[in-house]
Amino acid sequence: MGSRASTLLREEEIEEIKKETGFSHSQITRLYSRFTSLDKGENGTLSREDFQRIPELAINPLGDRIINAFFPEGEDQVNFRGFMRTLAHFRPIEDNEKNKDPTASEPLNSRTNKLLFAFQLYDLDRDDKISRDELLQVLRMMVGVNVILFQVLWMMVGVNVIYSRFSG
Ligand SMILES: [Ca+2]
Repeated sequence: MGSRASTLLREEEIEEIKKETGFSHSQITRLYSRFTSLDKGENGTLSREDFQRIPELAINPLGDRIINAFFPEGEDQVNFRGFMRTLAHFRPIEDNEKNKDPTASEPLNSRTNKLLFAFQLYDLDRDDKISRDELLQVLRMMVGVNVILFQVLWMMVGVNVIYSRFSG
């Protein structure tokens, strides 16, 4: 399957994806072989079911939301270009963001685009607003899993407050 992956992705496609997403050549070829190994239908696109086989997404309370973000509205397949565009939002922000070429288009991993991406995870009905219910839904999902973590953090905040009372 590895050789199939490298023969199907043309050099000029890699160059275009590199420009569009900021991923390096080796990251792109590696992600391409991951993409083809998830592509059970072997038709060059992934379905929601293909994504659900990724264990990290299967156990993530926001997994379905993240998977949805890969699919343009009304579509149930995503090709490699679209897959990479969505993944690019997860790349770390580059430190030289401020002295970049002002004529270049905003990179997918800019702060603004990351924020927009996160916003869309909450905005289920895609009306460009986060309703009270949409916010509550996400909070409930996250608190369900992280309730112990929240308690530990809360305790640490308390300890810090007490500590600064007595030491300051
Ligand atoms: Ca909404």
